Amino acid sequence: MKSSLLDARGARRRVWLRGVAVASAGMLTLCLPALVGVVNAADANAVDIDNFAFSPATLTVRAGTRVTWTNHDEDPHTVTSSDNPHAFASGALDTNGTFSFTFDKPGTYPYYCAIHPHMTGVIVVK
Ligand SMILES: [Cu+2]
Repeated sequence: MKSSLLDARGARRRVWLRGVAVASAGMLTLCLPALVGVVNAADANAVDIDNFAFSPATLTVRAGTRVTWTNHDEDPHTVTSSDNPHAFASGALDTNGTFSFTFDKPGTYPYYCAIHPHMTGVIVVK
């Protein structure tokens, strides 16, 4: 009598645990798009140098963000801060060359290519 009562409780507990497991799996599935979103957000810290232009020309990031430029052109380019003194200056980037800079302070950071000064871009740090 007493043992069958305990068995019933144990069975109920097992059913409850199975429910928790199913709910956890469901939450993991729901969270997956959010995790993918985080990965995509990392791409928002990238500037491509393509066809003699910075893309996006204006990039807005939060303070503390590390921005990476990648030169996809056959010609060398630089990522050179327009400020004096330069907040950052990459030097010549060859094809597939990258340059990274971490923007710690909020502000507007215009830059250009020192080899082709008509190439300009802006990093806005919030
Ligand atoms: Cu250039």
